[in-house]
Amino acid sequence: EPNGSSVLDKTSKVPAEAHPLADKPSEIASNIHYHARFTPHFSPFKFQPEQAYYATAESVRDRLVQQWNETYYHFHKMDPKQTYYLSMEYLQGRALTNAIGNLDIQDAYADALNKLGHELEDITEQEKDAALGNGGLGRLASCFLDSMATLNLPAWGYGLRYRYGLFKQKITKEGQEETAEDWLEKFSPWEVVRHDVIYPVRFFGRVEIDPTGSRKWVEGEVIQALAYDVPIPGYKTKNTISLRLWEAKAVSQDVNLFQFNDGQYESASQLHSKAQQICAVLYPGDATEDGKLLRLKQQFFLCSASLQVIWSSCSWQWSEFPSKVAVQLNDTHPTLAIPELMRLLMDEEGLGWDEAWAVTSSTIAYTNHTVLPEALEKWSLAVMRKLLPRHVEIIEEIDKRFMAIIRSTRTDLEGKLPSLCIVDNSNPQKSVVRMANLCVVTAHTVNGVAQLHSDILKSELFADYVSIWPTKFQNKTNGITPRRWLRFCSPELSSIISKWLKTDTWVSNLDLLTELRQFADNEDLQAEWAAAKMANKKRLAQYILQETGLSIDPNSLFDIQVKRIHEYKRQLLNILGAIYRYKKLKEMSPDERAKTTPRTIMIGGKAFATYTNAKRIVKLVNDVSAVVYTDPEVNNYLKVVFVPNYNVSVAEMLIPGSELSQHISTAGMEASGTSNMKFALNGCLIIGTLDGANVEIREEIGEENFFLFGAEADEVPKLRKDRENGLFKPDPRFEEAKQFIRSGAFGTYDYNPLLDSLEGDTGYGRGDYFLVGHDFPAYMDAQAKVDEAYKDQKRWLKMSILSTAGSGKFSSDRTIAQYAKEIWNIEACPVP
Ligand code: B1H
Repeated sequence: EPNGSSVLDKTSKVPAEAHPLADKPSEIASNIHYHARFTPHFSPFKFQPEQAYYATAESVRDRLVQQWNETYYHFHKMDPKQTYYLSMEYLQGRALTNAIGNLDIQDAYADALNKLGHELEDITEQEKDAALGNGGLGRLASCFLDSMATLNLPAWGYGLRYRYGLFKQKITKEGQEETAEDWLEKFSPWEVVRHDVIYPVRFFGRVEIDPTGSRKWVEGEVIQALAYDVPIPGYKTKNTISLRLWEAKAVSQDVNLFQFNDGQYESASQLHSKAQQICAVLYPGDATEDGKLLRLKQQFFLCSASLQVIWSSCSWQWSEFPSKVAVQLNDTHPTLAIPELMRLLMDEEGLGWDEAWAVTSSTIAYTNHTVLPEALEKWSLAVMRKLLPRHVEIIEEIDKRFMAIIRSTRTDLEGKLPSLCIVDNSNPQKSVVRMANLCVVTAHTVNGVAQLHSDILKSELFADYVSIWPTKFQNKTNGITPRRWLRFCSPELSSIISKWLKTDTWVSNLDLLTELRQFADNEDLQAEWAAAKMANKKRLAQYILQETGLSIDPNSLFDIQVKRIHEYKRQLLNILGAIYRYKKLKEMSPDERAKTTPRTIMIGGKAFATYTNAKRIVKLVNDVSAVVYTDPEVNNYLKVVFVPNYNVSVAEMLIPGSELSQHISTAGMEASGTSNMKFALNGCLIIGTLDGANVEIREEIGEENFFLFGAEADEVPKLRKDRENGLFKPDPRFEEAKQFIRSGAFGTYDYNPLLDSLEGDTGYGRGDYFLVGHDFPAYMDAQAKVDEAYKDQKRWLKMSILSTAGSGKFSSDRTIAQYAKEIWNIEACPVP
């Protein structure tokens, strides 16, 4: 049965009966109360915020389940082509506010909770973030699900149910410390286990060839994949789709009772513990061979289970498959879907190579999210052969056939074969599979995530493939959901927008925001806008005080950079700028100081646990923060704050309260960025480089409303060469800032490795690879323009309004509509 869901039983002629749900606050209150009593998770008679949260979530879930069942039934009846979005990451954040908002029952639930003695806001705070991802790539997947549901598209998200998601970041004297974040510590009220949706996934084993020559993968170990579904409601629509997360499980016959009774507990439950490892953590460290193997297991687990669902739901001729199913690979992490689909079609279904290849390549599409060489996945052929012997045969055959075609049809590409091929044998002892190449060779469409990034893919990373398949490559500029990232996180600003546009339909038609442009100079709007911003800044200041003990002034300019800590994102440029500003403020007379624009610089983000230079940056920001904060001469004019444990919920607090945000990566290195879109949408001005989606944001909101600086992508290679050849002349301000750190102004921690990375020779032969030194003077000049602009509040507010007004393009509704039309070829299927 498609997707293993019982409401889809073909013998049942009518949909599951719709049950009337409470609408009045008093009925909702009694429903919440009912859940507290009869779906109990705690001792009776407790109804503190925590208990109230679970009961409220369950009450909301009833509504979601109702819509969900109707959606499944409708899709089943209409049998449209469906999209399966495969991603190793989803950064869902909290679900309660979003669900209540999308269902448009906010007021009724707030009233109901009041009747029970609670405030909705305190209740929603109880929820733990679901952080099954790292950063932008995972959050993008979650924004996409919201848009797929809102656009009534027949689409699904598939991922893994990690027990421990992204770590929790604590700041100690040593800097960042990672602790496990147990999002399932109690339980998640949003997931529904589907005991009937369970598939075997094999690892290791060998390939058996029968007398007819057909091949079969046998033996090895088999782990079960069990589905946990999370409902994804669309905004103001009945459609509710699924995020399906696979959990790894050993079945009971796998436990050797005999051994167990014999006291051999460990070997008796070996498979259990092997199963548990698979979904234990997001991105286990891959420094060791075992770590690498585990990551590969995770990737295959996702691909195999998801492909088996799709395969088992297929009730059509195989040739029709691509007109019924679209599979989108979110980066190369789910690439194994390619050989797994080939295997199912050939070894299980009996199709020939050509037929299977035609189906696979017209079903699968691939999104690239990075051009950083270290992030392009390469798997050891030997490791892969051990874990997935049949898949390696298939990959090698794909490669062989591709090479043969190119050799016979494209003699001009002879010299390019070593870079075009999938299996890199240049070091025969260490052959690797280049996953991006496998994706490009197979997929019918390959897309980048912002125009500049897509152009770079075509002109550099995949240039030789473009000459083979000129029409395969597309751009799909990323987007963000305007529900979570404006409507729900800033209700104050949202109601002002609705008032001036005389409609709230902008929430699902974000292009309407352009209508705000005509009011950008209007003093009444500006006053309302300023008041909403101030309310958000005060709320943020309160949060910072509570989390860090630091008191910040809501009248200062709130300047924020939040994202994963990475050298290419150049948090170091930001903090060096702050250090230089601090030094200048110290040198000023009190009168001079009083004329400056007071600033609060907030930096937040997590460093990968083994990325030492990123951790040093975290430490430096915290050290600078402490020194500046306790300097009575300066601390009325400058504060530096490290915001700990940056995650989706923290972003929902920070972004509405920001006035300036920094998107300052080395040009050509940030594929898109998506927080830049969130900040702009919230009326925050951007200081940034011409990188990723910044380029398009600046085009949309107007160059006069964007603080641009720095080298452009096409200049970067030459600047790096110049740097290596000793042709770089550092600006004295840059030298002064570094020298100030060296002088010990921020303590005795050894910052030399960090500072050395900005100098000529780091031992890697790539001194200041990220061009911090080159861009520093231009950055400081742009910051001076920011200070000037802020002094003229009328001008600033106008720029702020124009930022919001120009953000319509960056709705993920636009992005997903383009994927649906230009890649997936699927259409809306709204529940009537
Ligand atoms: C992005 C990643 C990524 N690109 C490897 N690539 C990972 C690569 O742990 N891993 O193995 C995890 C993540 N993430 C981001 O995708 C880009 O850097 C952003 O610029 C972009 O906005 C985002 C969404 O497209």
